[in-house]
Amino acid sequence: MELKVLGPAKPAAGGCAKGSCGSTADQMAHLPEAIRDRVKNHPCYSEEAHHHYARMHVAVAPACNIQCNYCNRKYDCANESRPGVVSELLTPDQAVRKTLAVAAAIPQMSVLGIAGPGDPLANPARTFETFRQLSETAPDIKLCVSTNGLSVPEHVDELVRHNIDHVTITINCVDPEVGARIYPWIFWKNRRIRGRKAAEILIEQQQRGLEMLVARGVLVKVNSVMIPGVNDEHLPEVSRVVKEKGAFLHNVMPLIAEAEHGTYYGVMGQRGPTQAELTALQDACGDMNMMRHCRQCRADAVGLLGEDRGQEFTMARIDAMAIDYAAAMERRAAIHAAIEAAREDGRAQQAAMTAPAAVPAGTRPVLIAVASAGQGLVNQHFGHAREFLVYEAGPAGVRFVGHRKTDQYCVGSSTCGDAGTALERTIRALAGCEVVLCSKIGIEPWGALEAAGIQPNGEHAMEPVEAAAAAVYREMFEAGALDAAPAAQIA
Ligand code: CLF
Ligand code: SF4
Repeated sequence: MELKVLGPAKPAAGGCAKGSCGSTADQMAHLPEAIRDRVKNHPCYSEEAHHHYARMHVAVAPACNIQCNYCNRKYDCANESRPGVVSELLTPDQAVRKTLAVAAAIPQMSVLGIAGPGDPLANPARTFETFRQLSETAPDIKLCVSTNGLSVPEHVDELVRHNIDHVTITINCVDPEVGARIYPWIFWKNRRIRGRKAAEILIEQQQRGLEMLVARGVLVKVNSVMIPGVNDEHLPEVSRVVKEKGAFLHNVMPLIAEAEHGTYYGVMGQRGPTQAELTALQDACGDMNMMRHCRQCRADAVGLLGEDRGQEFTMARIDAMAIDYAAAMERRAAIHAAIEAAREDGRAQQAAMTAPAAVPAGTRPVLIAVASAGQGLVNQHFGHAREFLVYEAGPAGVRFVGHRKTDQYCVGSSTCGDAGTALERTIRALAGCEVVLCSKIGIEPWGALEAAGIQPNGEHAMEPVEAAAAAVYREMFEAGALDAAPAAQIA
């Protein structure tokens, strides 16, 4: 059996069905070329693109028209942001200036999103003024918005007029009984409406908005916050309904609820899901395109997903910058062309590296963690990784299943000094993984990983991640390592 690198792998047991592993290049192969073109450099809509392209958010939208039980209004909109993080509010003019500055300094930045700190469509004047200016001055940047959906129907025309090609609606339920446990109230037609009625109106508006956007050719992603015991069993039904109505992608995100965030759920002790529960739910969402690489960004995030370069772009610094955007646009076009050429090379390299191997169906899959600084390569020192990409390698191929955040424990550039408890936390974050691929690793963490049943591997430095994971899986099979249960489970 040929061991392939692919998106929609069918795992040996349970797991992901066709089309449910994020939108990698292979997964997009069935889409019309025009759609592939619209998502190929969007880091959220294309799993492959997130290795290469960056996004940025501008926090121009302070107000909100609903209340979610996982949100404290002191902080950013938790529909697309990590709770407990506050963004600096910008005027539309400041937001435009910041966008041009970032686009000039980080040419791989391809998308500008508005995702808070409140709801962008509850602040239409500020949101659309930002989009209006940007669509004129920076037509090479994709525009994206994330909303709770209450006001979508009344803004569809304006979204289309400003060329907003990608819209995210957070839909946590299609049943008002479930909704009443998530939303205590909405503000609708100058009145505060509570309970089941509020959820009913919100759901109706979300569904109508979704249909209207799809009818106008806008790509719609649906976000859902997984709240164990509240909507977890209901979300496969949400996935089915939104797919039927034409949503392009479903992003099921874990609830983050801590008492110190002061949210209703946090204070009431509502727990978030475990990684295993989240993966199982994503897999249970049938054949919907599933996003698994979301990093729950902040409303002023800048950089590759998982990276936060916001501090480099404070307004004080931006005001001191001279920006020649026409020149920047030329440079951006050249760099995007180079990225696309490198992606093509990477695909060819992957195909060449995944030579046929006899891994019989039914052989157990393996979770492989990868330290990558971007470009889809194994190119990061173990001690410098703040997060690891996790792939499941099995007889049918390799699929991306998520990421694990960890504390960076190595502060030096050439040594992996004192491992301390930070290394222990890293090892805990990698629980369940049997291999970690990185460009380099020190002797001390090497030993600690081995002792924990995780095999460090620096042999595949600078190789494409999926191809490296496939090669390691094949090596494990050939060495007989897949005949036994994982070492970590034995220990
Ligand atoms: Fe931003 Fe959202 Fe647009 Fe992406 S984020 S508005 S679709 S450009 Fe992306 Fe961040 Fe997840 Fe959002 S990783 S939180 S899904
Ligand atoms: Fe908070 Fe966003 Fe919900 Fe509004 S939509 S209450 S800002 S999480």
